Amino acid sequence: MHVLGAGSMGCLWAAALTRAGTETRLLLRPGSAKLAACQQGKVVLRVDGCRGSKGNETTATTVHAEALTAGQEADVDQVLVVTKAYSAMNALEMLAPRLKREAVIVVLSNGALALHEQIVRATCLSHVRLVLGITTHGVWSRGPFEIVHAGWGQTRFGTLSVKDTESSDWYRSVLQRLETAGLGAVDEGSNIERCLWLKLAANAAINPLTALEEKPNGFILSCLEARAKVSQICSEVAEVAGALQRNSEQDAQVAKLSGLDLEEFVFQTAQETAENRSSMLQDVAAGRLTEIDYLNGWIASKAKELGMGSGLNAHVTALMKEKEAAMSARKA
Ligand code: KPL
Repeated sequence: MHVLGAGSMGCLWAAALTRAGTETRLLLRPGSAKLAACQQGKVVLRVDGCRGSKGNETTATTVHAEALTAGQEADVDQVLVVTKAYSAMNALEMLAPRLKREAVIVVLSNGALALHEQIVRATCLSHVRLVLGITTHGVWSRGPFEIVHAGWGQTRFGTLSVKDTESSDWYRSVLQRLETAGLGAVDEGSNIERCLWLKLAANAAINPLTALEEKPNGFILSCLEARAKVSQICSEVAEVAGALQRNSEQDAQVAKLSGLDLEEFVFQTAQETAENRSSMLQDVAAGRLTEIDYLNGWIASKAKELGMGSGLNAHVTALMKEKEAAMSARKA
């Protein structure tokens, strides 16, 4: 399995898959410092463990690594996408010639619903199969290839295509591989759509609200004003989910999601990850781009397409873009 993205989540998965006996290759940006740090096509990944693995010990795993190049030979069967959402499409377009016919792309990045839409539209990726996933594991990087697995979360996979995909051999085989990695992966089948909307709500609420205030995730539980914003964001997400559902042929799982269902999941996630800094807070603090366009920005653009007018998701997107620009100017 190829792993696209050598950030904290990519390293966690690459190490776990390798330890489980899956032949794994970490794909690294050509010219990057991370690629330069590899020796003879290998790199040592250090993971400080957490509950669910073996105590708090550090594991060191040697993983194969290679440059993400646009080779002509179709040699990639399965790829796990754990890059930042805004890098995923460029990387996948570059990898496209190397993807075998009916190769499987597993998208585990934040903003998987927005990415799914882009992948389905990309003609160079029309020959692939798609599995989508969500994860709430708390991970952060202590340095290149050194990560801290700070909180055990949920990881769920499934497919948005027709039901019989779930019982097909390719789906079973990729799911089995992901399950053996020992990160608590659960097969949700077509129920993944519901999980994806719940996770999108969690990211759309927790990430920008904590990044704007520069506070850990628990902030949204303790601040009354933030709680009211969470409700508003969730009700807009539920409205968009319901409207898209009515326009599509999928079955009725998502239509049943109310703003309150989403809110409950957001607060539960904030509770489970109260001490963590959201990925968006980590990104702005480091002067990096954020995933706002794939989260609140995507919701706002869908709301606009559906004639729903602009709401708090659009406002939060604008505020985050200002913050992103200010922080990156400060770092420059
Ligand atoms: O996915 C996350 C993120 O930070 O991107 C949550 C679940 C909010 C955990 O921090």
